[in-house]
Amino acid sequence: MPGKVALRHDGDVAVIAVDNPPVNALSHDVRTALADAFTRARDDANIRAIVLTAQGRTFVAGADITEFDKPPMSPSLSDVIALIESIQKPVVASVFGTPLGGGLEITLACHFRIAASGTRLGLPEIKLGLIPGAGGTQRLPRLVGMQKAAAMILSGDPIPAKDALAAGLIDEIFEGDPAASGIAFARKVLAEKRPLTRARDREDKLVALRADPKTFEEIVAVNTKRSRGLDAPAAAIEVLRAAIDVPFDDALKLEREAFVRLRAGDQSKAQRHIFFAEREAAKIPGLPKDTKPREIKRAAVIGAGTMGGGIAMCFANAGIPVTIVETNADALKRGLDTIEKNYRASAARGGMSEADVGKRMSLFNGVTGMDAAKDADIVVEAAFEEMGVKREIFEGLDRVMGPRTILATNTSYLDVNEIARITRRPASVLGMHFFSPANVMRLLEIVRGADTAPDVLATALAVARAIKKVPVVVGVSHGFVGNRMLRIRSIEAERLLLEGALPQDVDGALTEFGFPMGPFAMSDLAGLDISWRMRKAQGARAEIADQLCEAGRFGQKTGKGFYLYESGSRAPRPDPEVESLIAATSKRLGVTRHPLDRKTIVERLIFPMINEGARILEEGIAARPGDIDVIWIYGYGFPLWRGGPMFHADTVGLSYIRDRLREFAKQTGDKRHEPAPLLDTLASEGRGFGSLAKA
Ligand code: T1G
Repeated sequence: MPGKVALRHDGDVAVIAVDNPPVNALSHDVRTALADAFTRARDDANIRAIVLTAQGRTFVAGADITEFDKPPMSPSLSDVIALIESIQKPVVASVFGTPLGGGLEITLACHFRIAASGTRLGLPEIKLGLIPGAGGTQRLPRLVGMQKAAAMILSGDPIPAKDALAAGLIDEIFEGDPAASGIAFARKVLAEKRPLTRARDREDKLVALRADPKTFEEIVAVNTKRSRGLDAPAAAIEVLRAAIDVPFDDALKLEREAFVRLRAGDQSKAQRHIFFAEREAAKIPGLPKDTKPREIKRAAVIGAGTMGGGIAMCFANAGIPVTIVETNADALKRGLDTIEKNYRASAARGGMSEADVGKRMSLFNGVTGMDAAKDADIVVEAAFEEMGVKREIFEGLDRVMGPRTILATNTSYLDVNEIARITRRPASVLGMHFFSPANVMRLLEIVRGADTAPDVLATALAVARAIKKVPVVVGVSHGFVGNRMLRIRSIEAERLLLEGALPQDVDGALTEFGFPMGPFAMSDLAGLDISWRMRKAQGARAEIADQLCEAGRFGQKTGKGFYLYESGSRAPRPDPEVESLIAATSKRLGVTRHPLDRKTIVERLIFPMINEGARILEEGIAARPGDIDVIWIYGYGFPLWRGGPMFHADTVGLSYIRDRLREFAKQTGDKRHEPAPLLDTLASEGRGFGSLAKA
């Protein structure tokens, strides 16, 4: 086999090992080599059993996603699976690492499956806007029952080996070498003359469902709470339902049809785009791949407020001891109590044990002076968003910390270069912009200063991976990438209020588009006073928001903002007082209010953001359109199945967006709506952002 699959004999047992780094994806040449190897082993009279395993760091992690946009090439994975299922000799899959998607499906064609402890097995296709396309929806329910199968397929989350054993997905957990363990298990099967039952012939776990169809509906309802707007979950449900009462081979056809339809659809293309964009974002143009990151054994966080506490939790959650520095004992205690409360809440939800809470809290060292943090390898400053405060802190850090300590600021819009030049070590300074709540939101904007050294950047990327964040490197610009585009959307949202929309119209349009929350409900949640303070510092004005703040309406924290909130409830309720305030403001400003339909509202909010994204690319503040998409998916809840603002722009078509921007510029008189040169050029060439060469 051409280096992709190895076939060897251990006495009368054949061992077939996939060898296709980095994750043993089932590319066309792997499938071809597998078909050849299984045919040989099947036809070899001296071979009494077959073991399927792999080389490298994981068993097969799925079909090769890079092949999905190309014409399918035979043998398909289903062909290989059918071949394996036709073999009368015992076939044992011996897995390890992350057997996922097609990698798990191919094992379902084997008679037995054994897994190394620590293996995580799953069918994550739903996360790519797909469903299992090689029999997973039909074989998995037969092995583990519909409840477990539906949960795995509709969540896409893998399960650990011990759960797989309990559910009947695997037959044994082993320690040590997968091939040797597979051979030993095969020999045991031969010696015990175990019956060779194929998953496809198992009906025992489906019988009860046939007798009581209501159960299936209940299972589905539990597993589709967060699938608003998504095509794949609905398709998965239909083919899972077919597993109950449609003949196996006919149900396989239904699965295949649904898979092919989804693979060609916009939603899966968007989700596959994000899968690769997230990984591309971690590859920094000009940063040599072998740049050695500095070792990070200890961290420190300045500030134990909402952001500082959340950031400190990120380090502790990754097992990195963290010193958290506050200015006084009360603030420090409040911060540490909040952290402990978060962990206790997680324990109450079963996310961790009570003992874990104690262990986790032992990683925090709370102090009220910087000196106690001096042995930290990295410090993240999360103090008040005011340059004077940053100056004082960074002067102190520069004095106290070791010469190679990395100093990061969590500022969300201040000039990182200015902060770096406060110190004598600008090469070791950069921005690490977390998103609130910092211990939950996965996005981390890493702000590369003009002087940031390559190894410091590489260290920040390594830290991001260690604390399970999705890093995107951005340049220095007001609001970097995410907040810079968010500001454009906020300005436009205010305009729409003055022109004729109400908060619930704007929020309704964006939630229908797929955001979890609209801009006004989000402002009420975050607190209107935060951006009010920023606008005042910049001499900017937002007519409606400023009046609300002047009236002390800061949002949920004051029980009213753009909306009203019943005490104890976070549900936004339209407030007639706000509606009158908006109408009066339109009148005072001489704006004649007119109705705005949802399509217009969405285009007025999203297209200017896309235009700003084009400027960000022109200025080099983001390296790739995909970086901007990753930021908006992981930092702001842009609907994953639309692929982010720049991918969405390509789906809509840049010439249409360019024309609409020109209309907006006329309507609002805002020159910023004139199409950015990059957008204009791409549109006139009939191209999309996706055509920009990988940076
Ligand atoms: N196909 C192609 N390339 C893949 C790949 C895949 N399935 N999985 C990973 N890569 C690349 C990835 O782009 C990166 O490339 C490198 O491998 C290392 O990945 C028929 C249709 C396995 C948990 O969805 O979840 O099977 O950047 O950085 O952090 O029903 O990769 O180095 O050039 O993520 O150690 C189902 C997707 C496919 C699994 C490892 N399978 N992969 O994580 O490494 S659809 C999946 C992952 C399917 C069947 C259906 C993770 C991982 P580069 P990495 P990692």
